[in-house]
Amino acid sequence: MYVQEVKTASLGDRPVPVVVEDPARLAAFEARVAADEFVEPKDWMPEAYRKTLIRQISQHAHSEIVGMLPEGNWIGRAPTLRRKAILLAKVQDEAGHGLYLYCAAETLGVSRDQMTQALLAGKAKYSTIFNYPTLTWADMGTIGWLVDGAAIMNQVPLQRTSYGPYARAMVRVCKEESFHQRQGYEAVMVLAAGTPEQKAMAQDALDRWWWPSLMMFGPPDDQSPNSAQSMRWRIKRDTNDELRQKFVDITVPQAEALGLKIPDPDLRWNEEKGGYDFGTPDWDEFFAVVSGEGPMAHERLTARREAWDNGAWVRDAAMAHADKRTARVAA
Ligand code: FAQ
Repeated sequence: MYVQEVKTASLGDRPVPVVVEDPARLAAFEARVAADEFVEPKDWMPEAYRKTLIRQISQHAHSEIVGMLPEGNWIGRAPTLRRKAILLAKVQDEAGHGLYLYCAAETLGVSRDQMTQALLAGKAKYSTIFNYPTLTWADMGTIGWLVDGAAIMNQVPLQRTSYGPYARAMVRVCKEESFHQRQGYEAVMVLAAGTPEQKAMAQDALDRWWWPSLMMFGPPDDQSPNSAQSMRWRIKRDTNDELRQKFVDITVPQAEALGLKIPDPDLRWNEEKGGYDFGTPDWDEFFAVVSGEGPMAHERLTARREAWDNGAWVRDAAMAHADKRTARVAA
């Protein structure tokens, strides 16, 4: 452990260990990051950098896995075989994204079991967006269009995040998310050009998913405790508000092309800034959902706990098989 000194600070009545890093090592690390070099698993890194990455990457991985549930709910009810095959492939992709991300986090010295236990115990977060219900088929297209669209907006810059394994995982994830976004937009396009009932269904889905999609980018910058340090260490390359603005600017013309209306009376083009002004998301709702009060939060965690319990025999069998192989090699 490259910790020079451990002090104890007091936060309320809870003692919190404070790691004081070797100033020379810290300065060398910061210079590397400032020069846009990737940090690799065996390189020295400050403890707070490692912890922040474990927090963000594991939250990201949990989001991909929990994010399979709202769409998985519709695989059996997709309207055509083509739509079913696309949705099935998309949900499988999300599982793959979760696996790359868990592997990237494991290079920081945390095990997959530890991350899973943190999720199941309600200690680790996952994206607020997956705590909302998927009520109609139009929600499938809208999730692809808006949720994958927001995910790409956030993840393209993460291809240049300072931690090498996370950056490399993002390259493939972004390619797949781009397909997800397009299939979603195409599905909404068909509904928006369909019968009045289909168009109304697409509008209703946009009305319900718009604000939660804007919340995916995190709290406003002035209420984001992690942004300043993460920007400095180039874990994040853009702030929450910068990405939210870019997402609005790209998505509004897409809604116009569909003939759908963004549910925001304050939305208007601002010539001077070259972007849209838009209304304020309900941040009270966001913080309530972050703290576990989302409409589907209980169902989501119950599903993950059941999956863990039902998978126990698979884990046991894999371990027994590995033990047998080891014993055979040793003999
Ligand atoms: N939901 O100080 P900040 C996808 C938490 S992938 C829940 O601003 P930070 C693919 C935050 O953790 C979607 N919690 O935090 C897909 C922090 O918690 P703390 C996931 C949130 O980390 C599509 C606290 O609030 N993507 O959708 C959220 O600097 C379709 C304070 O916030 C990623 O994870 C939230 N929305 O910035 C799958 C991308 N926002 O400190 C299936 C990587 C904030 O108490 C179907 N992550 N919090 O532990 C990031 O870029 C960042 O972590 C942010 C938050 C931008 C999400």
